[in-house]
Amino acid sequence: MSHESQIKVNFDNEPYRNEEFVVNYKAPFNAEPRPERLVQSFITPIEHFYVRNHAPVPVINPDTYMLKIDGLVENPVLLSLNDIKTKFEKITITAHLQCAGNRRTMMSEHKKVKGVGWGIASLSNGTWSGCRLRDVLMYARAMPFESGAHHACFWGLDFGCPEDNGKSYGSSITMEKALDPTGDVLLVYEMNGQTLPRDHGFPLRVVAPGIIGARSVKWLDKITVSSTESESFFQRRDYKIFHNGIDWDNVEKNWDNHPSLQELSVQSAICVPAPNSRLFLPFTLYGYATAGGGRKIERVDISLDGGQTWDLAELMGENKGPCSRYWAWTLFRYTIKSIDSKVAKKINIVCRAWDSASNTQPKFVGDIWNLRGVMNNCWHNVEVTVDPLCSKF
Ligand SMILES: Nc1nc2c(c(=O)[nH]1)N[C@H]1C(S)=C(S)[C@@H](COP(=O)(O)O)O[C@H]1N2
Ligand SMILES: [Mo]
Repeated sequence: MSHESQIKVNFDNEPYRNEEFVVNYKAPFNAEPRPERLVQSFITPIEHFYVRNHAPVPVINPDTYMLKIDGLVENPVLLSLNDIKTKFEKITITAHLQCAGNRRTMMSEHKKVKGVGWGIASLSNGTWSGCRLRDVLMYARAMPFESGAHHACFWGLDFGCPEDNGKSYGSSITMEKALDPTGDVLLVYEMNGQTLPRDHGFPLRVVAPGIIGARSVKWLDKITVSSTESESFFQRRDYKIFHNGIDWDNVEKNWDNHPSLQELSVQSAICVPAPNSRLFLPFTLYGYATAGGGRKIERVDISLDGGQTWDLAELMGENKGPCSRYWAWTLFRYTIKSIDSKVAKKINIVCRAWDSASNTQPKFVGDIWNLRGVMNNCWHNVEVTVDPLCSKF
């Protein structure tokens, strides 16, 4: 019997979910929207926002809820939800969250990887309101960096994670990110202007923009300031990227010498049309592009011939965060007006994005293949048939 089946977990109190979701795993619940939903609006509506849970959704009474802050702080505190809402300035940011496992299925098709299979839609864009983690850490009088306060470790209240012997989910970020006045790490109680929904961490979650979704801990129980990063399985034994020589027979000795993933890289994908569609011209395709670390998406290139020649996609704007930080995604579109064929023709449409540090996406999935199937950001392509005889004009 695997260790996973020995953990007793109860999924009787799960919230209602949109039936349209593509469910990649039922319990714990893991689901992504249909890709075309992502490009219908700049802000992803809550009912379509991807959900990535590692355990049952905890039932939390907001009236008795208390956030604990301890570790390398001079003033360990307990804060009620009301304290969080009234003692600290309310901030709203627009940011996308993206799972490091986004596009894992494609990586697994190249060579099998382990992990929940995700298509191209394990990311979403939302608005988040709450207080700054920085303000709370300063209230607790976090010790200076020189005295070893290097990591802000978060624990959730979602006990029952099978990978970690039934412990709750945990993760950490650096104190540098946590305390950065321009880092915008928030303790969030509202999403898209509504009370934070249960699936997304009610009553309080971390949103650490610009870094992998795994660090934005939901149902936040405790923040520990520490000299070492989180002891959690999800910090030490998961969410790391290896070269392709590391496999299950030699991974154990390699976990500790590889860094935990933090900042996202540059990513893009075409959401419309779906693969194998038949297109009527003119046809406008739509997709998303994202960058890590608050960098800006400068450009998205589109190729209609599998990546030999390129043209510019039109960026649909609205991607600016406060100051010059770009936490949100950038949606893009491109209109195919004609093709050089009088008969129906199969074409391979490719996209790739560039960020403000001139990072772009690798061409081949094989070049970035890794055991856990994380950070797949290779060129995205869709093969479709264009039929000039079915033109609208
Ligand atoms: N407590 C807790 N926090 C968590 C998780 C979890 O399972 N439990 N999943 C993480 C992962 S891997 C991701 S990608 C994001 C997903 O956030 P969402 O479900 O709100 O989209 O939450 C992160 N925070
Ligand atoms: Mo994730």
